[in-house]
Amino acid sequence: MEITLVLGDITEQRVDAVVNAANSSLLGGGGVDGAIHRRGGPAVLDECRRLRASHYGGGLPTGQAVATTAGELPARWVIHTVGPVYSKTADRSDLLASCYRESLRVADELGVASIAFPAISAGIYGWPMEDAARIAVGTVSVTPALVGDVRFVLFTEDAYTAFGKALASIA
Ligand code: AR6
Repeated sequence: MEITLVLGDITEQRVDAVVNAANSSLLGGGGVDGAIHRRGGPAVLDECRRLRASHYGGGLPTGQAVATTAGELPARWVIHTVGPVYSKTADRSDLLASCYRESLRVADELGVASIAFPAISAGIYGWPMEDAARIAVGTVSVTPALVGDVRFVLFTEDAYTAFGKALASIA
């Protein structure tokens, strides 16, 4: 597995699968979720609605992942995962790690060769970027997976720097 960092917009990545930092409703929101639904178009939301009706009436649980079409995105699939909201008092790192593990598991089921991850939970859900980066890179690098091309697509210089440090620390 090769891990690379990209400074940019995840909705522009030509990869087999783009990971969405969704919420349990699967019905869209702000941040990367909003951008993916805007660019992916109604086909993504339609499939999310169908998944809710068929499997996730109570919402997709935190730490789990599920795939839909990517609609008009330059990708084949969107893998939606629900990160934990950051807590100062409770350690939710395992749930954040689970987002990366479960996304890679779903990617392997789909036969994905390339995947792009955002910094899950590090925006609206409030996770401190350095910690989010350490968990993201640390988890992906030790998860056995068939996918060969893993990209972290970072939207800000701060995120890019934090992920760069995390990657350097495992090299
Ligand atoms: N490409 C790559 N990264 C992005 C993009 C983009 N187009 N847009 C934002 N980011 P967030 P969360 C970065 O808030 O913290 C939504 O409302 C952003 O700068 O998207 O997991 C959902 O519906 C940050 O570093 O996700 C949930 O309710 C990172 O992506 C909630 O937000 C994650 O920020 C999930 O919050």
